[in-house]
Amino acid sequence: MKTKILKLLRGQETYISGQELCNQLGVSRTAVWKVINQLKESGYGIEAVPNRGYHIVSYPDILSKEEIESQVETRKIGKKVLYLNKTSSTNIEAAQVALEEDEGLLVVADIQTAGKGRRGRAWTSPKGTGIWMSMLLKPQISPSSASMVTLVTALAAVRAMNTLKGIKAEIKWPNDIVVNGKKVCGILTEMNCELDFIHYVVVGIGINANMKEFPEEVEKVATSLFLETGKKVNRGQLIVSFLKEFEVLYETFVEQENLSFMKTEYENHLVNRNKQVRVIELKNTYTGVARGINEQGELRVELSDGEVKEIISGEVSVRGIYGYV
Ligand code: BT5
Repeated sequence: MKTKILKLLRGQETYISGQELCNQLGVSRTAVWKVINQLKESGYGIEAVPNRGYHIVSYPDILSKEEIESQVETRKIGKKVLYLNKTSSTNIEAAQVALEEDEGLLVVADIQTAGKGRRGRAWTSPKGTGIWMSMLLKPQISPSSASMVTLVTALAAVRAMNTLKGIKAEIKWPNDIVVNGKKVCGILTEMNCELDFIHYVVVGIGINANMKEFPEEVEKVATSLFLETGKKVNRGQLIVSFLKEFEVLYETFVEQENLSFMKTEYENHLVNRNKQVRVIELKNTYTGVARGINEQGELRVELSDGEVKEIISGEVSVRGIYGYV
C-alpha cells in the first residue's frame, strides 16, 4: 500500500484528496493517513491541506522497496525489489534466492559489509551514500555469451549517469565506469550454469553516488558523482533510470546474442580507445593499442607488428587511468 500511495502522489502535479486515495485503493481514510505519516517520518515532504488533500513536494535520498517500486518503468527488471538495510553482498543475497525467484529481481542494500570485486577483491560499500545492487537474470543464451552482459550493463550505467548534469562517464573495458580518470562504478557478473545451460546470472553494480571521501586504500582510484559535480544524486531516481536503459539493451542482447546493435555506442564511450593499454593475462603481459570491441564484446588490441588480438577477459590497464605510466 505504501508503494501505491507513493505512486499516486508522484503522479499528481497538485493535491490529491484523501477521499480520492481511499477510493483508488479501497481502504479507509485512517489507513491512508497512517501511511502518509509513515512516509513523512521517512523524510518525504508531504503537504496536507484541509479540503484539498495531499501533495508531495520533496523526495529524500533514501532507498527502500517502495521508493524504487513506485517509480520503476520497466516490464520486468526491477519490478520486484528486495531491499536490505545491511548485507554482506547483494550478489550473495541474489544468488541465495535465485532458484525460487523470477528473472528481474533487484536486490538493493544501503550498506555492504563484504562487498565483492572481481577475483576475490573487495568493494568498498559504505552506508547511505552509494548504490549497491544486484539484478537476477535468467537469459536463454549460451553460457559462453554471458560475459557480454557486463558490457550491456556498463552501457546502461553510462547512459543513466550521463543524464546527470556535469557528468561525462566513460567505460574502461570491460567493467569499470570512470569519470575524469577515476572509478565511479564497478560491475561484477557471476553465473551459475551447466556446460550448455545457464541457471542464472547475477549482475552486481556498485555506483559511488554521494560519498564525500574514500578510505585510503581506494582514494587514489575512486571518485563519486557527488565529488565530480558538487551535487547530491537521488539514488532511487538513478536506479530507476538505469533499469529502464538496461532492460531495453538486455532484451535486444538476449534476442541477438551478440553486441553488434550497441557496438558503435559502446566504442564511443570507451576510455581505452586508441590508447596504449597493458594487457595482463594469466600467464603473460603485453602492451598494444585498444581499437574497440568486436561483436562478442572482446577488446581488440593492436600489437606493434600490426597483429590484432581479441581479448576475452583479463586485466587491462590504460595509461593515465589509475596511474599506469
Ligand atoms: C569491480 O571489481 O569493479 C566490481 C565491483 C562490483 C560491486 C558491486 S556492489 C553490488 C554488488 N555486490 C557485490 O558484492 N559486488 C557488486 P574489480 O574490477 O575487481 O575492482 C575492484 C577494485 O576497485 C578494488 O581492488 C579497489 O582497487 C577498487 N575499489 C574498491 N571499492 C571501490 C569503490 N567503492 N569505488 C571505486 N573503486 C573501488
